Amino acid sequence: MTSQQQRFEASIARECAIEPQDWMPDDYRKTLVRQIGQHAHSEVVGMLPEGNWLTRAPTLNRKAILLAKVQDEAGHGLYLYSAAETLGCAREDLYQKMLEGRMKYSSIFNYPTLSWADIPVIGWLVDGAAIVNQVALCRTSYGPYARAMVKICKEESFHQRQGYEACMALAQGSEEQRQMLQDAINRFWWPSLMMFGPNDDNSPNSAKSLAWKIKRHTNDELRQRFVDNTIPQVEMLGMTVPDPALAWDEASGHYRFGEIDWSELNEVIHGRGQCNHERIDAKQKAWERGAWVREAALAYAEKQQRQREHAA
Ligand code: FAQ
Repeated sequence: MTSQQQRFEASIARECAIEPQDWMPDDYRKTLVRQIGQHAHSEVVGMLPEGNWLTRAPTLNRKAILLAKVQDEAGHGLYLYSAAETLGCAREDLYQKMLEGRMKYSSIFNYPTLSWADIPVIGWLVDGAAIVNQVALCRTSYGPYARAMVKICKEESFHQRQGYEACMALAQGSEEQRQMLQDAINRFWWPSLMMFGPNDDNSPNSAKSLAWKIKRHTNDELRQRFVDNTIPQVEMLGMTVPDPALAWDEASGHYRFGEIDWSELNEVIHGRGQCNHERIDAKQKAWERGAWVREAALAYAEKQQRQREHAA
């Protein structure tokens, strides 16, 4: 082992954050670019399913909250692309890879939002699952990623609470509203569990990521934590989850739950989910239609630079 490698391993062992100027193994850098990049893409693609209901929110108040939430997700994408840039990759390159299907984003955003109840349920379950994963990432070993996560978690926590509050309003509403809520839970329950990734036995990246403290817990540990947190909330709403195998296990102090349909996750991850084409198409169009904004911003920056040079 070289002295650089020794210093890197010692920093990881002592829980000292790795910073952009520090030496790091190529694989550590690659793993971070992959994970942070996918995470950033998830935030910006994740704006689409909720954006679908912006013009149809049931009240002005719900619309204002949803608008703020969707804008927050764009901000999270920007923090994460910035964190990825500290590793030496341009955000344009990462973004193009996503548009070309060469980089992934979270499977959850390839499901359609069919009724208003999907919006509260996304806030509650999807942001709820995201927080469980992201709270752990506040202690990830790469400094810029960990710091971005602290701010993101605060906002996601608000998202989760507003989602649950809106679910509660539906749960206390008419029979039709209660049915709409139950239907949304039925459709989003399993995809939310899939957000945590494959089972530990089938997670090729976990061993290295855990050793380098990029990940602090395994996919199954975090999934279990999410189920344990969420089932009492489901009961409080007077709703159910679509899992006949769900049961409280007194001995372990955890809920047991049924087997996830891994073939579905695999299909969605590999571009064959219900909305994969629609999502990429929307992002491609937005990229093309936004060209004039990027050109104008660059022209303005160049003009300012010339003025500064002239003044000097
Ligand atoms: N979807 O070996 P592992 C949000 C891929 S943020 C798609 O276990 P790893 C906020 C995985 O990339 C949601 N792909 O991988 C919001 C790998 O492929 P690769 C996003 C998945 O990295 C709310 C392969 O499978 N959060 O929702 C998925 O160790 C509302 C093998 O898997 C993050 O990205 C999946 N579900 O663990 C926004 C958190 N699962 O790259 C808007 C950060 C696995 O080798 C609205 N990421 N894959 O080709 C992570 O914690 C990890 O990357 C995992 C996967 C846990 C997702």
